[in-house]
Amino acid sequence: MKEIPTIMGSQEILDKAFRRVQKVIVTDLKGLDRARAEATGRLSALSHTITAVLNKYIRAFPSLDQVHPFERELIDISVGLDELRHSLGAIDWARKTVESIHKKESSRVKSAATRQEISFALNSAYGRISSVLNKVSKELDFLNVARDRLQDMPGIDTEEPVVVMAGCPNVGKSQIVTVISSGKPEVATYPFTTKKVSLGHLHIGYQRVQVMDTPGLLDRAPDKRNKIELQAVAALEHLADVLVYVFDPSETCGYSMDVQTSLLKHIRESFPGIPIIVVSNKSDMGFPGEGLQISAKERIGAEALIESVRTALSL
Ligand SMILES: Nc1nc2c(ncn2[C@@H]2O[C@H](COP(=O)(O)OP(=O)(O)O)[C@@H](O)[C@H]2O)c(=O)[nH]1
Ligand SMILES: [Mg+2]
Repeated sequence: MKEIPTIMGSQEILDKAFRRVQKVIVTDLKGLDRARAEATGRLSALSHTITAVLNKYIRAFPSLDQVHPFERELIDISVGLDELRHSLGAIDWARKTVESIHKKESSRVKSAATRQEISFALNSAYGRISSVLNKVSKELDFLNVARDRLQDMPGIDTEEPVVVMAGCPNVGKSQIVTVISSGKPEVATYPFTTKKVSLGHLHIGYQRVQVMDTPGLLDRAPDKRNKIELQAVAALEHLADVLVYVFDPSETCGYSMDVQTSLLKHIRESFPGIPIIVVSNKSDMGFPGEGLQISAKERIGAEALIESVRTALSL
């Protein structure tokens, strides 16, 4: 996902801003004018440093109304959309409040008639701005955790068509991804499974197509899926342009054809309207099955499978 800077805690932000404040020294004026110019400069330094930091944070997070539904689901699974929205909203509130304190106290500084009035306005601004920052310290901490999790999440190109693999464990899905991909598939960690997801790419004409293998997700019946896995399947529904369902008629995967057929039925129900290409893998072992006969091991049928993908994607 996109680069998000480390999110500082409220105290760190304040320390940084007050270091800037300390550097503001006016030497070319005298008396009250000097005190006023220095206070105004310090207020600006404080407010600008803080609002610039907060602004950067707000802009660094993906804009939740604009991200692809698949990414939105993933963000929800890994950090929680409501909490993220709340935290970003709180930071925006802090930014605006700091700005308005700055405005109000600097006009008090400008109209002040004595040094005491100037330092009173300045100290009041320091205190109020510090307290605003402290009020959002939980939200800043949350954003930093969210940042780490989002940073780890592999980016998926939502512009490129996506082929998603399904089928019982050990039927040969990963091997098929390797065989039809150009180059080595990338291995990635997604928030919905502890297993590694492999993502391959293939070129059909000028179009790059992504092939995704999602272990632990589309390899068993829905009633075996937990809440996060169900949400992940919903996310995949937004993403998958075509599914490849892999049978292993040799049953060396450890699942009977009955179990594999019933999984295909479930997958069909989970992905209404999404085309499914059915293949029977391990044809080298001599057990005929449904759909395209392929052998990932012997690299038989890879071309025919790519051709079916091309047709399904209307490329
Ligand atoms: N005989 C044979 N074995 C295969 C074939 N494809 C995969 N396998 C084997 O089946 C096992 C599971 O393959 P894998 O790709 O990890 O399955 P996945 O769990 O569906 O991703 C591995 O030991 C593979 O070597 C094939 O076409 N023929
Ligand atoms: Mg696999």
